[in-house]
Amino acid sequence: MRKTSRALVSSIAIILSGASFAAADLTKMNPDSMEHFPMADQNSDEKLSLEEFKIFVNLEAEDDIGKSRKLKRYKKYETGYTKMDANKDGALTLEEIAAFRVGN
Ligand SMILES: [Ca+2]
Ligand SMILES: [Ca+2]
Repeated sequence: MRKTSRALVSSIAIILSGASFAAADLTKMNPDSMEHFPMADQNSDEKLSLEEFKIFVNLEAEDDIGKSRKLKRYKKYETGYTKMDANKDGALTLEEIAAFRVGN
């Protein structure tokens, strides 16, 4: 019984994450952003924590990508992070950033 419900929960999670990532088109991402992401991802878990996101935004700001300069200037890291974290799991994936930028 326990096993079944756990399997059910994980398949729901897969369905949900698949749905929210379906709109993300990584080909539309700035190639520099694609490089900045792994540079900022200090623990290489392919997700950005808020601290890692700050590094990411600072790298982006150097190349004036997206709204990174504004985020940096006004120190709106946390606001941007919360907005981009579509599934609210407290971790930012490249897909979530892509979906946010494409306008999703
Ligand atoms: Ca990370
Ligand atoms: Ca997330």
